Amino acid sequence: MSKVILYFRVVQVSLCSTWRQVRIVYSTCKMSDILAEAVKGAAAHPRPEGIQFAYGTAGFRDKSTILDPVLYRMGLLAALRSKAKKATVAVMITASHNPEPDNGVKLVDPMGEMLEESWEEHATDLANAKDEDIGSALQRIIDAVDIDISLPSDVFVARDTRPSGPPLTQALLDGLKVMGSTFTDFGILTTPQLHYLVRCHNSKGAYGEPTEEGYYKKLAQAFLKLRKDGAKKKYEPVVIIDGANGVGALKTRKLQSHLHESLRITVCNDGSSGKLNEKCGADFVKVQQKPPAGLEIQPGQRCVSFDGDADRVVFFYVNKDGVFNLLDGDKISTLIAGYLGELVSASGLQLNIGVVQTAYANGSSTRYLEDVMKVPVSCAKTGVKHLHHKALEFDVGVYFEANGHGTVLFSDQAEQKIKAASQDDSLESSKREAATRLTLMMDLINQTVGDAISDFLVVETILSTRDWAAEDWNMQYRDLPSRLLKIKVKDRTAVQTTDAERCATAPAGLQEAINKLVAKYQQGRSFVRPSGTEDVVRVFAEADTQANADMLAHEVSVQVYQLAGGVGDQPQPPCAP
Ligand code: 16G
Ligand code: MG
Repeated sequence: MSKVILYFRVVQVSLCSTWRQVRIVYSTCKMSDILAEAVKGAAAHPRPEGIQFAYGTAGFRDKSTILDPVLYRMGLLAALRSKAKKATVAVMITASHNPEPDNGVKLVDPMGEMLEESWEEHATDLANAKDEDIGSALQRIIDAVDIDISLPSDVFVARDTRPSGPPLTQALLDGLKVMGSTFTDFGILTTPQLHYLVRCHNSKGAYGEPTEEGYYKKLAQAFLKLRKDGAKKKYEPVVIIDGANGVGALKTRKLQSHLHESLRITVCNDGSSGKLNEKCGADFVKVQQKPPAGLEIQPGQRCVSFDGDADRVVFFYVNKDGVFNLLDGDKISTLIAGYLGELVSASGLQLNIGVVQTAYANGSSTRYLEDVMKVPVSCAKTGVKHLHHKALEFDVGVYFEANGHGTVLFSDQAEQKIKAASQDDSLESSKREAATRLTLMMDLINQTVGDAISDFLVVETILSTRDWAAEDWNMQYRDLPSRLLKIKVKDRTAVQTTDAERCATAPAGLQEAINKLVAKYQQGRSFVRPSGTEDVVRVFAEADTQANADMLAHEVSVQVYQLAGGVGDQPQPPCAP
């Protein structure tokens, strides 16, 4: 027996002065009508022939000129995701550290997590469905997940500063409107701000006030309370920020007024003249191992680089001999884990702290954490969702990729214990004080996802408390020299890995070849993995000297080229210095 179900459908959404005031006009319609409208709507967002899209580690990412149909379809999908989760979800339009002509889109789950992995396949299917097959592709998802399509849906939307953002947002909204979804378009935000907002909204304000202003207030209040007064000998509250000519620069300016005089920030690469991510930003600084263009730096001056959507941060300084020193995600996680560890033991609470890294983590950082700090370290596959997942295994899980993306997760139980201790009058005051600082650190940390602005404030807090200059922080351990290369091959999936990407299982013989090469070098280590965002295989190597790291990376590249179907010229050995 066939059923005809009537669904509520939003036919008009008008945004008033604040996003809270959304006027919604409902009408009723049938499921088959919605699917038919989704197909009809695709006429304005036709899918080009011959392109395969894939929802990768960070969503879809490509030349912005071909993404319009993907955005339309992600509007459709986000509405379904919202119905499936019975909550508001979010969609971020960004290509992070990629060049300005690129763009991308990713879905964010209700508590600010990355889209559940099982839905990545649905996203890929829908993005690749022919225009006329969109209805059946949607129906497949509805059936597979068993979605009650009569439920309402609601989606938060934001974008970075790319010029392609507004038209792509329009395509996304077209998809949402066809599905009868309500939405809020926040305009330009950092990726972590959107993650924060959707979590605040779905937790009914328990995580914070669900507005951009609320984000600044929450961070600034915690930061100001954590800042210890008193003269500092080494720590100077002066910092230069490289905003990658992107959204991070704009939002740091907004934050500044909330910080009063506690920190003097100069924002460079603020987008007023330079291009997004061009010769600047966290990725440039990390990969090139040099300062970005557009900064005038005095010796020892603490500098910070954000990436294009401000979810990554690295610090750096140039010493008095003109030598560039990078303080990357590994140094940040070591600093944070060390400080939180001290607070936990000072509070007397029984909480286990762990650090999650990827295979890219500098070997010195792993040894320092395990041997000196006695902190357990887990290794996860590249990609934030993998690290995030592993970090949930600890009461306090600190996770960072070497590239500067990371945060700290406090389990619900840890959060409760910490809050209770901070209010427990029967505790010694030193214990209560440590617990209070931990509660403030929890407020300062954006637990939803790595957040350049929040992480930057966390680092400043710890450096100030310890009265450390950047050089003191850097001295915790010495990085081993490393080299990252990329090799073009016919099909990058020919390279397969296991053990959190540390061991290649295909093509046959590759891992054995790597093992032999690594054995030739003091403190040698190397691994290969197919990139999730580019059509290349990445090769990482580290060794006792830069020349050795370079040579090991080269020799492994040659093996990848020969065994995994390299294209173009065979990799050439590094030039002698
Ligand atoms: C994406 C990931 C980042 C990872 C990078 C690796 C997210 C939000 N971002 O940018 O974490 O380090 O991909 O790129 O997960 P690759 O696979 O090309 O090396
Ligand atoms: Mg980013």
